[in-house]
Amino acid sequence: MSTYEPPAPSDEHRAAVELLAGSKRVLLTGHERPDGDCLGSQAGLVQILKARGQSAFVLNPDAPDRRYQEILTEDFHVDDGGALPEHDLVVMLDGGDLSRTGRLAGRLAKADSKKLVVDHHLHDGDRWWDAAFVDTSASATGVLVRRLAAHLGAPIDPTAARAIFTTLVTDTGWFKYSNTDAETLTIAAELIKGGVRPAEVYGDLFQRQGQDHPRSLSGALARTIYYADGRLALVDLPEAQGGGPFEVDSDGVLDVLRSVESVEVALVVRAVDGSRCKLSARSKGAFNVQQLAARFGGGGHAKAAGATIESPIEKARTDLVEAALELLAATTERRSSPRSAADAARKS
Ligand SMILES: [Mn+2]
Repeated sequence: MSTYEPPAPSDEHRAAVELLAGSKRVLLTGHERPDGDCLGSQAGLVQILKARGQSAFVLNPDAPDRRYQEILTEDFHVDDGGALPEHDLVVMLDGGDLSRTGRLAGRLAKADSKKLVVDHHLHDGDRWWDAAFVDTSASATGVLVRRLAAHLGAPIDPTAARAIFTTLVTDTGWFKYSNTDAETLTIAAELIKGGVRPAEVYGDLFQRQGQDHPRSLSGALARTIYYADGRLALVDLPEAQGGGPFEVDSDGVLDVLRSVESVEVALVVRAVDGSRCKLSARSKGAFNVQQLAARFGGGGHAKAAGATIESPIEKARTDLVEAALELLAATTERRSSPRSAADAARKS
């Protein structure tokens, strides 16, 4: 028995549901280096489609991390550069920019099939799809998959339940970010009632680090630099000894940076090689990291965003700090100051 009621679908959403419902062979894809929201949304939707007698095949540009193995069924495949399987509909989940499917993008664009995007990111690029089930207010793409199941009248089996729970905890930082809303928690409660065990999911997702984790984390954290009176914290990670990226759980680094009271925006920039690096950016307050990432050709959300920067790490760091300080100054001008009022009250 479900207590979850999805919000009423818009006309655009209704058209998306119809397209999905009427497609026999569905090819699901997502972004490079798929995370828990991307994979969980795919796993949830696969189970929902199969329960309806539709065939579903997941094809991702990159292999999933082993922490997700509990939700990965035999329907998951990693692109080997070959021909796409026969399909009527492509569904891209947790991203609406086709280029984020990496080397799959060319073949997907050429495929003679309908295209559907299920996503919660802002899109400003081409409308390459036939229909979109997009809501930027949804905490996770998995929320949209749960809505789709409701609109299709499809059941949520144990694999789909665990998969959708994985999307929620991935994108809300285990229900602590500002995107955590009543819909998210209503769905989570329903999934737990249905048998999902939160502690087990937590263990699989977050307690399987290798023994080198504490040392790599502390090595990265030791590189913390503050700017603007500690409102901006940055960790830059040059290539590891012997070349290649410094291996560290950047979410773990960002969590610690954000735990510092003065920090409003936390950045980790990591060299991929001598001429390219990856940015992960997080905000605790009014600072919009999506705007920062967009300046470097990336994207994401207001509170969590990323980019691949085509320059050596020294230049990337300089450019990032300059851009972040400029945006930080603009953010300060825009916001009122409830915090300083609270500080004043506390001191008196
Ligand atoms: Mn997401």
